[in-house]
Parts: sequence; structure tokens; C-alpha cells
Amino acid sequence: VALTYKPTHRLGRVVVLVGGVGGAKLAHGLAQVLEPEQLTVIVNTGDDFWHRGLRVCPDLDTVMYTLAGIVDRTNGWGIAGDTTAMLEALRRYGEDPWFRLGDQDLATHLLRTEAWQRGERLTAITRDLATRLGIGVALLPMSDSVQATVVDTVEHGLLPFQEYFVRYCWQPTVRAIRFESAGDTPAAPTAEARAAIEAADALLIAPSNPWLSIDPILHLDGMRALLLARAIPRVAVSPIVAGRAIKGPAAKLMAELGLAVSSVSIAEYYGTMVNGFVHDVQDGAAAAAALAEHGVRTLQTNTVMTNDTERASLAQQMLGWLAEWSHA
Ligand code: FO1
Repeated sequence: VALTYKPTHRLGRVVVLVGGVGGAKLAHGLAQVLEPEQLTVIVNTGDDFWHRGLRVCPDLDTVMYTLAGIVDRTNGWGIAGDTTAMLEALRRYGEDPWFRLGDQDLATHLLRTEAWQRGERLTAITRDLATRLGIGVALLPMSDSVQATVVDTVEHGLLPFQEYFVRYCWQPTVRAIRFESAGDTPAAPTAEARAAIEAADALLIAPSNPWLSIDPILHLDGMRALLLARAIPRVAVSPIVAGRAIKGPAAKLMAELGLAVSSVSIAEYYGTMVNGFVHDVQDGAAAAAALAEHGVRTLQTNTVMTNDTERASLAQQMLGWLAEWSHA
């Protein structure tokens, strides 16, 4: 359901760093209240992998399908109404189709893989696919080079990200997380991502998993310095609400890393990377008081985006709050 109003915001250009499902929701909220040329979405590609000969970029696709209005809202990823004929055919051959690629979703991976094999950059491939789906905002992979997230687990040792996340349903105990660049040179942000960050009036970090979705972006060669050099609002939205994760392994992972499961821990984790922090009303007054002591500006509001209106409302409130900073 599209909003009937679209107030162009006083803040000129906004960059948001996102992972998968949670990040896609905030990106969609921002897309509802900003003009397309005001918004750049930089997406984690640490989850990307080769699967049965196809280049699959789950977070890029989740954000792309969400912005195009075709995402499966129950799962948060994949295409609404997609079928699984290909997976059933694999099963007939005795294969274990542990990664559920829907029939329509396959078209994305086929086109991406063809272009990848022609030597096109992931940035160009993504721009082409997004444009063909009618997306107006800039949707950028964090890098054109491969930097794969690898999870070191107690039970199975090193696991490629999707094995940890999907095959083992994020049940293994995490010891450490690594980011592995292909080749000798560390992966770096693209020229497009750099230019967007350098031109931004505000930088947002979506309520995605800080360790699994945002860290791969921050780990890119030169990325932290690039962000820290910008004396503008740099604001993270907490993915932890009242001590629980909205979706996925964030809370379990924090416990395994020895951290208290709270938005305060998230703010501490981002440290000086952010100068503003958004957390949920369900956190209560004690969390707000604890956050106030951290020297970051805080906004406490409803961050649980259960429908399009709540997404737009969170985006609108954040942008209104940020616009006040320069007048304070
Ligand atoms: N997540 C799952 O939990 N199970 C799946 O079978 C699965 C398939 C899948 C296919 C395409 C795609 O774009 C995403 C898919 N996801 C699946 C989601 C995805 O792997 C994870 O949510 C992200 O990597 C974490 O952000």
C-alpha cells in the first residue's frame, strides 16, 4: 500500500547501510518519504555465495524485492506467491534442496550469473535488475569484490555464512566471525558507495544484525574512516527491542559473544561510529537513561515495522529528528 503523500524531506541526501529483512523494511520506509534521488541504499554482500552454479545475493535481492513491492512478506525474503517446482524436481533426483530458491527467484539468479560471467560489475548488474523492476532509488552492493562472511562455530568449525544461517538454522554456537576477501587485496567499497557517503547529509544504519550484516560493510577497506570523516548525523537503529531480536540470530549471537542482550549493548558496540541512536519505546525508561549516558543523541520511538505505514512513520520521525540537529 503506497502512501498518498510523499513529503520531500529537508535533509537532502540520505545513505542507509542495510542487511536483509530488517534493513529492507527501513529502506522501504525511507523510499516512501524521500524522493528517489535523495536515497542511496548500501547493501551487505557478505552473505553472497555460489549455489548450484548460480551467483546468489540474498540481501541485495531481499532489499530489491521489498522496494519493488514483490517480496514474500511472510518470510521477508523471496518473491510473493513463488512456487517450488525446481526444488521438487531436485528432490526427485535424490538431492537435498536445503537452500530454497523459488521458481521466479531463479530468474534473478540466472540474469545475474550471466552478467557476472560476462565480467560485469555487481553494481552494474544490480542497477540493471533494479531498474527493470521499476526501482528508482540507488541500490548499491557494498563492494564489487567478493568478501564472504565465514562463521566459526563450536560444533562444526568454520561454516560459510549460508550453511550457518540456512542449512543449520543458525543453531551452532558462534565463536568468531570472519570476513574473507577473494585474492590478496582486501575488498573495498565501490566508487558509487564512496561518492554517496561523501555527498550524504545523513548516514543511517538499519536495524540489521550488527555482527552479521553491518560489520561486513564496516570491515571493507577504508570504510570506517570514510564514515567517521563525515561530520553529519550518523545514526543506528537498534535491532534489539526489549531484550529480544525482531528476527534472526542477533539475540542468540550476543549471548554467545558474552554481551547483555539490550539496545545499550548495540550502542556500545557501534561506539563512535554513530553520534545518534534510535531505540524502541518497549525498551522503557531505564534503557533510555542508560543510553543518555553514552553521549549520543537518542530517539525513542516505535521501531517495530509491521506494515508499510509503520515503516514510513519510523523513517519520517527519524528524518524529522535529524533535521532538527542542525538547528539545535
Ligand atoms: N533463508 C532461509 O532461512 N531459508 C532459505 O531457504 C532461504 C532461501 C533464500 C533464497 C533466496 C534469497 O534471496 C534468500 C533466501 N533466504 C533463505 C534468506 C537469506 O539467506 C538470509 O535471510 C540472509 O542471508 C540473511 O540476511
